[in-house]
Amino acid sequence: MLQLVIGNKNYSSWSLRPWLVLQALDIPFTEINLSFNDPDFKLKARQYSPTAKVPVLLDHDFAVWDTLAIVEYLAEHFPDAGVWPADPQARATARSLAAEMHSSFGALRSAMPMNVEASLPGIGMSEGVQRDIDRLVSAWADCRARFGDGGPFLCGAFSAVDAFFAPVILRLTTHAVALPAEAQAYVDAMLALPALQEWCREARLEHDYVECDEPYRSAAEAAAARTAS
Ligand SMILES: N[C@@H](CCC(=O)N[C@@H](CS)C(=O)NCC(=O)O)C(=O)O
Repeated sequence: MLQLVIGNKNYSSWSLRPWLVLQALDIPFTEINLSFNDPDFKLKARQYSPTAKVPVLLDHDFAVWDTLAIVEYLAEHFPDAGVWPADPQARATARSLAAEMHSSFGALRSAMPMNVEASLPGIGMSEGVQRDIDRLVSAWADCRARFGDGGPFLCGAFSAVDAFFAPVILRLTTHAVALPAEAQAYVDAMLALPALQEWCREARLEHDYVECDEPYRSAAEAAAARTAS
């Protein structure tokens, strides 16, 4: 049985991506949960990955780290699961978008970190963030127009490309960002996905977030604030 090593569900945007692929596509796996609040996080993570980061996929004693590599490993080992779209052009576009999400959108990511528990409407917006959001909206619209027939997701049926955008969808939701109707419909379809709902329910159960005026507090800062109060 595969094992996925992940961080706090409230905060770990990277962990969410392969977890969602596994969960939504019914690929059997178990979780190993590490907490960023744990002072030994690095030590524990290094037992599984040379980067000492999460996520890590364990296939018995074989480790695959970094979300893109994990998702490709799943696509190779579960060819009928629908990890990527079947159509070659849809698949190449899905991979382009996943790679773009993996490497870009820096302004949005730093101003609106993933924080499922929080509600931060209006916080974090800037010109750079708006530019990232405009690119997201146009990328989604283009992909849906070309490959979206047959379902509400970017290439119709749910696939890995949607998992790559899941964290940004949660960021936009936490920050209550207004979107054009078509983009909002895609966000709504993602939020209705049972696997993503399960992640969010479990993230809220972690009770990691401390309300504050700042857009984001790291789990470690939140833990320190809890101890102090
Ligand atoms: N490029 C890596 C990024 C992994 C990453 O940065 N993970 C974060 C958690 S979301 C982490 O483990 N941070 C802990 C640390 O840097 O100490 C991937 O795609 O998996």
